[in-house]
Parts: sequence; C-alpha cells; structure tokens
Amino acid sequence: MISRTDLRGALPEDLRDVLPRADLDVEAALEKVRPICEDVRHRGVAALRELTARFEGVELESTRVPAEVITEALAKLDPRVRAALEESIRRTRLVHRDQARADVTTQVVPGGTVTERWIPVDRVGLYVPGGRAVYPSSVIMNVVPAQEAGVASLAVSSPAQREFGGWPHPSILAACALLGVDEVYAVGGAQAVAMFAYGTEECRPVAMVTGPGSIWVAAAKRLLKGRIGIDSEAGPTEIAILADATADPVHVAADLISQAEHDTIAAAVLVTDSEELAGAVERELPRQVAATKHAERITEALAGRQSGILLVDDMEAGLRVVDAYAAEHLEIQAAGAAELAARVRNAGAIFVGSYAPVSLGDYMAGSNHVLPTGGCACHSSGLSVQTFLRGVHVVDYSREALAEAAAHVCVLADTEDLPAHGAAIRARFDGEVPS
Ligand code: HSO
Ligand code: ZN
Repeated sequence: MISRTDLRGALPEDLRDVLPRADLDVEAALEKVRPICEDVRHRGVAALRELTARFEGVELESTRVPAEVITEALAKLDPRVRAALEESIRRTRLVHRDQARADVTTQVVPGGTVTERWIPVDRVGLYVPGGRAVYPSSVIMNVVPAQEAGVASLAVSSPAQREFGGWPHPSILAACALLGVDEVYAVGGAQAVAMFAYGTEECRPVAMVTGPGSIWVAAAKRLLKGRIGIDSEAGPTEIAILADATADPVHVAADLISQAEHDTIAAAVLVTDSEELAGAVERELPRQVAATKHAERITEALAGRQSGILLVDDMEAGLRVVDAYAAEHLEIQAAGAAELAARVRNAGAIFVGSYAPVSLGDYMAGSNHVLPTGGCACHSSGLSVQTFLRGVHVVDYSREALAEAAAHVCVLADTEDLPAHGAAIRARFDGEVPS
C-alpha cells in the first residue's frame, strides 16, 4: 500500500533525488490557462459566463452571488456546523490578532529617521475551491488573516455548483456570512483568478489573490503574478511525520490517512529510525483505510510515488530528511518532540507530540492551514497577517542630517557613474557638498 525506502547508512549529499515527490507540471498548465485569462481580460463577464457554462454546466445570471442567497445559506446551516465554524473563527482570530505588526522608527542619526510602516493591501480576492474539495474552513483561513491585517475590501470566489442553484456551495456562503464577507462570486478555476486580476463589469480588480486551488488556479496565479500579488502556490496536501519507536502506529497511520484523504495526489510520508514502527504502520494502514469512506482515493495517494516510508539511522538523520523535504505539515511523534521540533528549519507548520495532529490544525488549533507545499516551505510561509501587509520605509531627514550624509552619497554616486544623484544632494546646498 505504501512504499518503503531504506536510507540507512550514509545519506546522499543531495537528498532531493531520494525524496518522494510528485511532479506536478504547473508550467504545462500555463499554456492552457493563458487563453482563458486573456479571454476574461478582454470580454469580462461574457467570457466568465461562457467558461462557467462549459466547465461547471451552469448558466450564470450574474457572477456576483446575491445577498439573499448568502443570508439564506447561513439561515439553513446546521447549528452544529455553525457552532464549529464560529469556534474555528474565534481561535483563528486569537492567533492572527497577535500577528499585528507595529510600525518601527529607527533614529539613524540625530534628525534622521526611517520608519517602517505596515500598510494593508487595499483589496484582496480570496479563492475557495469547489467541486470535490468544499472547504468552508479554508474561507476562515483566508479571510481571518486578511481582516486582522486591516484589508478594507475582501471578495471571495468559488465555483458555481449545479446542485445548489448555480451558486457556490452553501457551506462556503455560510462561512462568508459568519465572517461578514458579502462580496462573493460564483466563478471557479483560472477564470476566477483572471476576474480578480483584470476586473470585470461586475467585479473590481484586486491587488492580491490568495487561497488554494487546482493546478489551473496555481497556473493562473503564476501567470498573473506581478499584476497581482499572490500567496505561495498551493499544491496537493502533504503530511510528513518524523517518528521514533515510541510513536503509536495507530496514530501515525491515522494521520497519514487523514491528509491522503484530500486527493489521489496528496503526499503522506513517514520518516522513522524504527524498523518496528515502519512495519507496524505498514500493517495498520490497510486495516484503517478499509474502514474509511474514501478508501479508493486514499489508497491511490498512499501508493503514489509522492508517498512513502523512509527508514533512517537515527533522529539526526531524520531531521536532515524532513528539512530537505520541507513538508507543508510536519508532525513530530518521538521522545523529546518539542526539542526536535525546535531544530526543524523547513516546514509549513509543525505539530508537536501525540496530541497535535494535522486535523486539529486544519480546523481548530488557531493556526493557519493555507501552507506552502511542494518544498516551498524552504523559502515561504503559510498565510498570516504578514501576507496582507506591506512594509513601507518612511524616510525623514533634516537639513543638518542630510548635510552630514552628503559627502558619502556624492562619493558613491560618482563611483556608480551616476553624477546626477550627487547633484540632487548638492542642489540643496547651493551646489556645494557641505563639509
Ligand atoms: N489539510 C488541508 C486543509 C484542509 N483540511 C481543509 C481539511 N479541510 C491543507 O492544509
Ligand atoms: Zn486537511
């Protein structure tokens, strides 16, 4: 059901060759989404209507979801689901509120200061997938950090669904209502990203698009990056577990399965120095998979080349492997889990010990679940308040403070053969370099 690779003995210098990884070809998808984005750019709502009819089989009256459809979705929401969403919002807000950045002023010289001012992005478009993956929890994970950052204008887009009157899934709409988001569009895939980037007759353009999605959404984000800001490209879900002989194989198997449940190309990786645990997990997986609702999908994900059990000599080697893998989610189920976790350098989020499974983080830990995948955790972070802020340097120097810097500026300007730079300084001192 899951492959096993023995990495005991000397680990290769470049671990990337031996790590399980799907090859997701976003580049190839670019060529397919380019004409879609161009079409939306030039024909706006007419293009969106045609694309929605083609891909979703829905004839849209308008791309914007009417207010009463959103209100009704909340009114009909199962009270248990409502309570869980509200508690998730509360916890996520607690964590993200603490991420607020204070402006910092540095006095560089007397009379010369630089202030870093944090300014929220003005308008953000949040993409929420539909189809098989209908995640109201992802609405929370996108909206809360944007709101806590102070983003003034927020729009959500999610695919039109035939079985729900042509509007996005009601649980998505209800989550929007709970979060106070009333600008929602029934547009999915690459065309939603293009709608946000270029704007249409019904949707003002945004400065930034965030949120997970299919390979088409990832490709559209890559294509339109620059025109719009994006969060990191979200690929299929990944879980890596670093575990030793003390880990409970029942927990380990359950957690691998939990993320494999997302997608046939989701990745589930166990890194362990215990042959016994590896064997126990191998025996446990089929037993648990057989009892799950999405057994077929999970089996395919576990058996895929992106998943596997990696046997290492010890936890030191394990740390090297998980750092090279840079998982979206990394669980540490081992003795001294907190100490090991403190030494990890590359992971989207780290889950410490037996009682912090990824599923908790997906819904209720307060942490964010929109995280870098595909190894991007070595250079990027998950969604946070910071994602939606820009740090702007505000430079304020007095005449005296400029005079004091003038000679150095002029020397460097001459060194770079940019004499007009120096002249701009001298112009303030009657053409002379003040001494
Ligand atoms: N594990 C997914 C998020 C999610 N799980 C949503 C359940 N619903 C990516 O972090
Ligand atoms: Zn999940």
